[in-house]
Amino acid sequence: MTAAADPGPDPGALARRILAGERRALARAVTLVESGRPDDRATAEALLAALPSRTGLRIGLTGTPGVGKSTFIEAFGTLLTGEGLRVAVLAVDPSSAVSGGSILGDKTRMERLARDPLAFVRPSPSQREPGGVARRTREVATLCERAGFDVVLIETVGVGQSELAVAGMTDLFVLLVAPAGGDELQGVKRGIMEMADLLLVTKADGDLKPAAQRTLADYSGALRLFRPRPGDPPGTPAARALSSVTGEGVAEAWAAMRALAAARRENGTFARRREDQARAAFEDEVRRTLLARLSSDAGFSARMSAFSERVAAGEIDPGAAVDALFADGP
Ligand SMILES: Nc1nc2c(ncn2[C@@H]2O[C@H](COP(=O)(O)OP(=O)(O)OP(=O)(O)O)[C@@H](O)[C@H]2O)c(=O)[nH]1
Ligand SMILES: [Mg+2]
Repeated sequence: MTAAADPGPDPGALARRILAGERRALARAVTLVESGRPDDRATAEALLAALPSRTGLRIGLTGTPGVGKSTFIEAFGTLLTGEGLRVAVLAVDPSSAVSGGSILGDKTRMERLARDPLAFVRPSPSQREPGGVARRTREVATLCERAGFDVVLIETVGVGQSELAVAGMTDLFVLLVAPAGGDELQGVKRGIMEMADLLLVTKADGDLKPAAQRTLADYSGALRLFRPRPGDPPGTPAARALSSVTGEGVAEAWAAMRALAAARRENGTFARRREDQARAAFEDEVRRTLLARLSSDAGFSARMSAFSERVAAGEIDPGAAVDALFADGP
């Protein structure tokens, strides 16, 4: 099993094993897709092309640490597999570079789901570069869809960049918030609320239930000030309360997600969002590749550093420096 001795899998054979439902084959494929090695990239691309094109429903989930994301995914995912749906759980987790993949420890909170034959729970990728993680997660989501998963849940901890990335690769974006003591909106950024298709107040059980109901009322009020996205039914984005412990409200949350996805499929915005996302992903990759190619050119790198110093010293304006840098072509 040493990397050097491994000739690499045959993409066609791996695709057949994945379609036969072999989990180990899927796990291996995810590792390939997440790999940055050029030979792995080539195999991963051939593998994705060897699988039949197929889309599922991608749901992004975000919320601050401790809000109840993992517990919700356990309850929600189990509900879905109970309906016979195949569910994949992925994570874009910028903290994983430090912690080594928090969703791993999380598997304890998703014990049932992790053992469910209809589910596939994948720990966070351990890449350092946030943009790179997002790009790989997008491909892993595609892989899971083509492998036959009906729903792909992509979890992220609420810390800015990663939320944007997850919203940009999912069909529905769900924001989880915890019951608050006061009537303040817990510092959830307006920009994140604007990205949400559904807001879920967690932990609406026991002693926390009254606080959850108040929080629900506060957010419902705040969301009424947002205009629905073009084509979305009135009242979108909606807010609901639920408990992942008692299960109350979980089925209703799923019904709300399904209804919104169905409405968007009906009016064409579902497909259009996917098209826009594919285009944006492609253009993002082009920019990334161009920058990587330019930086690998020693001459260009040296000239860029020299201009960078001159810009810093105030000898030349940034715009003029860029024009001079590219004066002889890219
Ligand atoms: N009472 C109650 N507690 C809950 C509920 N959901 C989660 N919790 C508790 O809240 C704490 C955090 O839950 P997690 O599911 O780990 O939260 P998380 O958002 O995944 O947290 P991070 O992975 O650290 O970002 C745990 O102690 C859970 O038991 C719920 O519906 N009701
Ligand atoms: Mg968690």
